Amino acid sequence: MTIAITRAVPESIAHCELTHLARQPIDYAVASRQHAAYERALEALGCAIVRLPTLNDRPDSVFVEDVAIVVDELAILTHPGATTRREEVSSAKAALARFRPIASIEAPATIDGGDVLRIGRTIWVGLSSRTNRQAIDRLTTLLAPHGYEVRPVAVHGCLHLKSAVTALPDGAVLANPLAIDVSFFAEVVEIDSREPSAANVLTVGTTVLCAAAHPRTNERLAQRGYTLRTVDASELAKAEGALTCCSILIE
Ligand code: CIR
Repeated sequence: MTIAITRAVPESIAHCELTHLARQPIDYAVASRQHAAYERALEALGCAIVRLPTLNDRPDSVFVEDVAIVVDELAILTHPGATTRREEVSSAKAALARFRPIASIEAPATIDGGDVLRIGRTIWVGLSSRTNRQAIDRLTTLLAPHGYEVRPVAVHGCLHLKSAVTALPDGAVLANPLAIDVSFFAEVVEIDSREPSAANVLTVGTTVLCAAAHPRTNERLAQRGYTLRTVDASELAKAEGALTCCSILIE
């Protein structure tokens, strides 16, 4: 069974970090309802939810993806690029230690899990405002002995690598060609250019969990034969969060 690690929306969500979006009011109740529906969708797709402790005074703590990188062999605790997010990491350690040996990335390296995309034995790492070269070097040291190749990718105009590209069930990727060099990837489905945030989808088994806000891109995926499930993630999108950000999947 796949484990999905999640954390509740904190009451302070309206004070989240923002990099590319202008601040808009975020309704805590709506965000919590949508997050609960996201968890239910993961359960319907066969995941068992493991909730981390709620951190009401950490505005971005619902975005658990950023605090750890999990591969088959180990879980790597991150050192997030935003100083306000560093206290989120320690409270994920106990839950992750149930499933994997723990390693960590420390200063001066900074990295958010949202910048890490695994496809087979390749670990693509976004060089973004949150993730630096020292983190890529440390990840290489940790993962090369397990047979992974760590490859940097420059990211433009969005928060994380996975704002620009995510994995589809068959090894292809869904990508925004304006934000990354898509020639790195063997098979690419491009998003509809009118939906610049559409590249973040969450593959669970053979299903692609998509945000309802991107109907044109979702239709493109459906026409290519992918099985889709759609959730409304509009409230956390105002915090620059998307679908991969709210869980860590452990096979
Ligand atoms: C942040 O700026 O850190 C949060 N407001 C959004 C984090 C989204 N996380 C993700 O894409 N992995």
